[in-house]
Amino acid sequence: MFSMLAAGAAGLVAAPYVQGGWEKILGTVSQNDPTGLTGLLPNPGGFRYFSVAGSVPRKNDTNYRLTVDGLVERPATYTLDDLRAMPQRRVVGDVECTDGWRVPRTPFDGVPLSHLLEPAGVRPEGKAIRFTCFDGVYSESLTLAQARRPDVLIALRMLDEPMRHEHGGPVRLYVAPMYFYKSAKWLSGITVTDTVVPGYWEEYGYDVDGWLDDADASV
Ligand SMILES: Nc1nc2c(c(=O)[nH]1)N[C@H]1C(S)=C(S)[C@@H](COP(=O)(O)O)O[C@H]1N2
Ligand SMILES: [Mo]
Repeated sequence: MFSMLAAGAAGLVAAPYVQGGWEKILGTVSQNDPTGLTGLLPNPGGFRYFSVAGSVPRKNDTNYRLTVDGLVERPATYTLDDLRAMPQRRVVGDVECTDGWRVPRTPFDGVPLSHLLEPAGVRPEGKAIRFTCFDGVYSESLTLAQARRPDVLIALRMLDEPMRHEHGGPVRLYVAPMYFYKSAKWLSGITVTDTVVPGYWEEYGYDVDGWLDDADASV
């Protein structure tokens, strides 16, 4: 069943390995968002949990690292404590992905991405950001101008609790004004590039500029 879902969802990937816990639950339910291979987990908040990887390692205070590199003067590596020690911002937005599922007014807290780009010193030829993930599969992109928006967060908290593994914890991207596929989970790399490198789903036709029609996030 799971392989059929995967093929139906995207027509391009082999059946992911399904392991225990929530991933096993997800393997038993249907889904219809073409940007996710895993589907609807019945839960009161209305959230769905997506991963294009069959299993994702867990990262914690000791082994989580976020690197900033590429076309910067000062590449850097951040631990969770480093990120927690930086000024935090709260962004509340409507979470929405491409099949219309939507969770309104969802709070995220974290470090504005711009606050990591500033100290790194983006070189003049740096025009875009490529985001990579410790699931080893997913990627995303933003232009430098988009990345510097105040409503783009390196999010450490969601729904007023530490970012859960299922939601991409300990650290995910949150791009409030765009469809949720732009918000890369399990974030591990921020690389400044000279051109936009289309992300995982964008290789299969999703808009690189995934603006929500009704973006109304408040910072
Ligand atoms: N690493 C990673 N990030 C990802 C995805 C993914 O499969 N892997 N799916 C994207 C899509 S299509 C959506 S809708 C959201 C889902 O986030 P959630 O699982 O917290 O609801 O994560 C986005 N970020
Ligand atoms: Mo999605």
